[in-house]
Amino acid sequence: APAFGQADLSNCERELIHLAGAVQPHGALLVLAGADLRVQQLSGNVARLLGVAPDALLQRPLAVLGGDVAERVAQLQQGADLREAVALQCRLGVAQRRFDGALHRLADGHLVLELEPAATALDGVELQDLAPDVLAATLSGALQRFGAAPSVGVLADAVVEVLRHLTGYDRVVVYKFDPDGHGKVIAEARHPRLESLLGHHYPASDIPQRARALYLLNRVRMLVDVDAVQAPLLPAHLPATEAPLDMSLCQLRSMSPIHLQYLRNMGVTATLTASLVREGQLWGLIACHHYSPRYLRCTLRAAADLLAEVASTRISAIENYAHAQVALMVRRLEQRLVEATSTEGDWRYALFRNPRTLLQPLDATGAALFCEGEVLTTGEAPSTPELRALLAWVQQQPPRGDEPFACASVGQANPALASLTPTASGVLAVRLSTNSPDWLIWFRKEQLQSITWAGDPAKPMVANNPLELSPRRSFAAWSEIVRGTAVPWSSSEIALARGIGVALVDIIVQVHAVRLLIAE
Ligand code: BLA
Repeated sequence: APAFGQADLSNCERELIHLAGAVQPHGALLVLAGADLRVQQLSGNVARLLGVAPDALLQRPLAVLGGDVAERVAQLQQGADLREAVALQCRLGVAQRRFDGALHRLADGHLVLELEPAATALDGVELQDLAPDVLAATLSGALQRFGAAPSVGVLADAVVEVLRHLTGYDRVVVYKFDPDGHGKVIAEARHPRLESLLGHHYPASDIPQRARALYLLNRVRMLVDVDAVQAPLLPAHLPATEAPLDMSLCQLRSMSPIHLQYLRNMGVTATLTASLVREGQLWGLIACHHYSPRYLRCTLRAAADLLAEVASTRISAIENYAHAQVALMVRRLEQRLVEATSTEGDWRYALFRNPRTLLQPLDATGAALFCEGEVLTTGEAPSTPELRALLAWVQQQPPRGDEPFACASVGQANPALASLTPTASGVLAVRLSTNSPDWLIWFRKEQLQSITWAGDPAKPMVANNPLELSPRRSFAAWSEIVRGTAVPWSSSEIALARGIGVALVDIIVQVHAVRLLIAE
């Protein structure tokens, strides 16, 4: 993998971003070891921020900083395992200057202490702070609003409004990942003079896997100034391990130069990003952008962290509830079909009479039923000859027990079916009989047919030059990647299709049994 800072667009996916070897200059970092908290490694800005030169600190006990910092660290060390960063407040030097800090322990035992001056304003940096009573009122209002949100859409709108109020950034968006890792802006609050990014899509490659894994561990990241000169760690390697410092949990970690260039190209100067996590997976991000340097006090960062956590929990609850509703829907559908069979004699028409019942739970744009030699369709569907060709192809696919057949890019999997792309890039097919070619197939149209464009999608993109990185390029790159594909079927949608299939097979068997009885 390319060393930190050495990646280009061909290999940035594997850049070792946790080995940044430098911090952002608004804070200082110290690596400590041993009973007297001896300084093993530090950031080069300690003289400016802590008032002690690097040489006067390296290999000396933390207590040389004066104040109560060593005492505070020693206390925290006893009380907590520190596998996650813990906040602390302390005073330093003869002047007893106040600092906000964070402390965590690495697997090899080293302690990492990060310190930010609590009182001083930074030169040329906007500083967001709220009075404690305003903060408390904002938080309790937000918790109520999040808890009452009935859908992910309503929740995401509340999240961006509250976070913009809390943090004061020019733009706040909620960015949601699809099963392939591509992202979409689903909610936005912004300064009125900014152009909207709502509805825009970006390819998975904009956020490398390694960064996604890191964002599960480190849930809130702040970039104060994209152009600030970074403070390197001294010495570059830890003496005890002769290895670079693992900065995964460091709040002050310098960000990847590739990502910084991306932000500069967008005109963004400062960011705050919080992870939205569902069942151990990165579900999305809350991303805040500012167009000049911006610093958020650690209490406000903690508040943003808390709100992201609450929003994550609420997302799980909403999505789990939706899944439970879907199971209920299958049961109701089954009931309705049984009734329709006894009153109208044919379940098939009952199934297709109300397209919403069949399409909505699977977020499908069309469906077709092949049964006893007939074809019924609903929603947007390919022509009958196309459907027959599709069925022939689906039947050639190797059977997977009773798992439905799911494909998000039929035209790519079988170029002979390319004409289906606009209406049926995606198919999800369940077999209804083992001895006759009876199938129910759902369709999804190509996702490019229903999106918002940023810039001209047909304009060619210059490849492999970080200076060209931008959301518009990303958006175009995303469109190229997903051309000819539908939004992929999720595992819960596939499970739901299977459930509907099982219910239909039951009904078909019952109908046959009744017919046999009548015939006797
Ligand atoms: C990180 N890229 C990111 C992050 C976002 C984006 C949100 C996370 C930053 C954080 O959590 O602090 C992408 N940001 C966007 C997008 C928008 C936005 C799409 O505002 C749209 C509005 N980036 C690329 C390419 C590469 C790349 C091609 O576009 C290389 C393959 C790399 N992105 C990259 C890296 C990081 C990143 C290395 C990690 C940054 C870090 O945490 O150090």
